[in-house]
Amino acid sequence: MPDQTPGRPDQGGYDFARIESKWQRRWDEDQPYRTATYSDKPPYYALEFFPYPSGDGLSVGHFRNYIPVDAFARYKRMRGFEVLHPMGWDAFGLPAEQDAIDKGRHPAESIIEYAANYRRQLKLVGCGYDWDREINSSHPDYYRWTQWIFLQLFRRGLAYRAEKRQWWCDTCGALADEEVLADGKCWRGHSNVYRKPLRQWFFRIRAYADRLLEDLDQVDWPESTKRMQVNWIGRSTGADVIFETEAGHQLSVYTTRPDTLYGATFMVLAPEHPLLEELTAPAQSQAVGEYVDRALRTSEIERATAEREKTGVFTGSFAINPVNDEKIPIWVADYVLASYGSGAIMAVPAHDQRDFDFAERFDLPIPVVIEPPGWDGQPLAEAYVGEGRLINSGSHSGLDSDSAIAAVTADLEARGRGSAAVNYRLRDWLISRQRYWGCPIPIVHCEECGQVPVPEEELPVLLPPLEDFRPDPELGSPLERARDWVATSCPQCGGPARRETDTLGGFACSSWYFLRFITPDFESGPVEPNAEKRWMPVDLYVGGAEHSVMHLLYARFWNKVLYDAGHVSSPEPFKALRHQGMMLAEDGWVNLEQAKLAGGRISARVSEGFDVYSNPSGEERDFLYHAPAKAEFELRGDPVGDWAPIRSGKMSKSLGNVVTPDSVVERYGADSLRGYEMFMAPLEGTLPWSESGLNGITRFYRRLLRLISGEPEFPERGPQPLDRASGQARRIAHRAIAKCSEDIEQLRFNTMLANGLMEPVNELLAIWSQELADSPAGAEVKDILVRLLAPVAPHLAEELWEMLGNSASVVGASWPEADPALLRSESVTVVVQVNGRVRDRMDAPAGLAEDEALAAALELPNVKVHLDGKAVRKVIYVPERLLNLVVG
Ligand code: ANZ
Ligand code: ZN
Repeated sequence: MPDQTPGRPDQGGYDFARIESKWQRRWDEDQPYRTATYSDKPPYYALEFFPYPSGDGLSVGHFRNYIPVDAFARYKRMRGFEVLHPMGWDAFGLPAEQDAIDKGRHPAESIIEYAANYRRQLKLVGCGYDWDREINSSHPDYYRWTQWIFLQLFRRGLAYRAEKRQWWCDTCGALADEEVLADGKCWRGHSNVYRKPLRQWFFRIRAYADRLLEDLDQVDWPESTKRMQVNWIGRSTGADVIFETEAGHQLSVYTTRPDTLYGATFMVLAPEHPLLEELTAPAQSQAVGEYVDRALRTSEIERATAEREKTGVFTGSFAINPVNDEKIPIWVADYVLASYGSGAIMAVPAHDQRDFDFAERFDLPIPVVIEPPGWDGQPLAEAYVGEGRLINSGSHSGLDSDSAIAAVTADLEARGRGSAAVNYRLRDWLISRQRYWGCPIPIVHCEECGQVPVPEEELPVLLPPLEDFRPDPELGSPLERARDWVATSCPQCGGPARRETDTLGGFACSSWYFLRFITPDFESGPVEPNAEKRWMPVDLYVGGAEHSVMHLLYARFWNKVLYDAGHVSSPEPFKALRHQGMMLAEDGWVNLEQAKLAGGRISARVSEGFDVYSNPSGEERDFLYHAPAKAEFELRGDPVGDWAPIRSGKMSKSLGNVVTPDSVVERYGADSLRGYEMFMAPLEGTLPWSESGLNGITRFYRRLLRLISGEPEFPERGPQPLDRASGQARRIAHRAIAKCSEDIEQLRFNTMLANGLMEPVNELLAIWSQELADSPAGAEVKDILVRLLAPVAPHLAEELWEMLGNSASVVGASWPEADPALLRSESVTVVVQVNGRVRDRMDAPAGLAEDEALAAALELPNVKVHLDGKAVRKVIYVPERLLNLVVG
């Protein structure tokens, strides 16, 4: 770990440890980050993704999310907004439960300890949250309202219980789709995973699919994130076509290409299709049965993989193509998914690649019905999937695809053989888990009354304390062990009833937490309605792009349901969304005596693993971290002597290369970590960790500290005249305001720091003097710099602010305004004449006043000579161009 050797670098008078602990203590006392739910100021709501507190604590990587949002929240506060910037814990769910099982502790206990550690780390880095609003989704005061929202959905028919084939692991029990890995094992590595019918709770999110698509127009989100929502919803249009089988069954298929109907030469059913058994001829039933058994053990992701060799079995039955009455065979194959469309397809091998591959494999005909451009009439080498002119299509031949789609659909409709249809890839949201550590579902099962909601005034249904909360596949949910809790009476008829023992998956808790922060103690609803109107939607929402698709979709769905029910005021919960980039580990060097080089990769030879250093130069090398034996790294160049340069890649616990904020704050200070994370890359960019980058930030703070505390390193050459220097200094400072304001509004923190703070400070140091520092212009410049620094380095800014004689916190100071007059191009050349003859030129700041111009001109050596001690009788000044002195 990084904190094993290094000492603290010399801070040159910048005692960050003292400064930071002083101001953090002060903030704890004065609570400057507290938000007034109601005030005269305009509201601004800045929020990060809801974190799950893990026992590992936060790494510097997590702070790529927290630091920039904190800086922005500080900036908005200085701009006069009432800023809501809260933090809380996504505490229910599988990771917390698994951790508790692994460590033999109760999750309720460990989550509180982990959350406390997160809070400590966030404070350590100076993130200014209103901790009065801290929430914990596993607390009854919170999940009471998760249950209440569940009941709103239930009452509207948007929560229902249904039997579906569900992933099942004989060791872990029911699994969500995302818990089944591509290799067919469960997320914990067990291989006895298959699907079996289970009764589960679902939310009817498909009913909101169109609005979830349309309303993306209303939000300022990255295009790629919007596209992921669109793809996930996967809306397509086409037709449902009804095929009659020889035995008289009706088989409905969904197709996006009714224009290709004449080319349908076979049909394929999913292995789960309800009519499969009936349609299977006795001679084929053994082969079909074996095929289905195998298919049910294959994951959907694998089944849908295009490259996979197609498999399938003929059922022995035939259907009739409704447009040409041709008899076509019915097959079963696993590339048709049960969960999409009707779970059956008409196969058009000439125009669908999967069908083409299947037809080639099983020697089925491939007639072309859409003419490929430039086609020579020969058999196709691959499917032609484009649109085009219909051929071999009876009365529809000659039409183009678009008109054929309309015409064929109309024909089918007229004959009762089909209809236009819309389909969504989006499935209803499977929300129940046979797990302990989640929000109990507030439903009671009564033999007489069926599913009965627990009355609102009896919420929350408390999660019963359980010593043994491990999942047990035989039992179903571990909550079955709480017998006294399960046995209850029906709220409707008073008869004996059983509580629902499934719990809600973690996505439910994170689908509404942004509402709870607004009025976390409100007792008569999830959020106080007037306050909700004031604060929602969230103005800026920031989190990682990975794994955000479902969270965003589900949160949007819940928000829309609450909107329809009149409980929230805006149809979309997150107005602007941004994603921070990843933090990578620092590139390093390994000693080849310790590690093995093979095939361009470096791996451990010794069982204990090996050390990664920041540089390979003998004694001076810094220790970085100790990689475990199983770690493997990519080379980033040729080895030098015994040393190999490696790319460290993602920060991860398994590589042992995680840098903790604690170690960085200890050695460089929180403000340096903050400055580093904001300066080294754009918000969305990937950022490799680098200790030397931290030193650069620290040096910048030292220069700024010297400038403001009055001990700058004065430049060698003599100071300029004060009025000239002060004009320049003000210009630099006002340009800094303009640059910082422009950049921070766009969340361009890196250029804000580079061009809005570091560059101006260097320019100022070049012209700084004691005289300037003590002048009104000097005071103005110092005041501006500290205000600009405040969002980035709040501790140092507070210290400097106090040094400047302010008694209130800089957190509440206003953001400076740039004077437009000082932003114009900096210097102009003014020609100086004496009695009409050009005697000298001077570079002067633009907008120089006449008296300033005169004073500067009188100092010019050549002008002095020509004045020769005579008095100036008259001054003719053409601003920024010419100054004529009439003497004599
Ligand atoms: C005939 C056809 C001809 C098709 C053609 C495509 C091209 P999207 O666009 O993603 O909605 N399909 C329908 N149900 C399916 C299922 N359960 N499993 C696998 N594939 C299924 O996909 C719709 C198309 O995917 C449908 O249109 C159907 O194949 C296939 F030249 O029907 B098509
Ligand atoms: Zn009842």
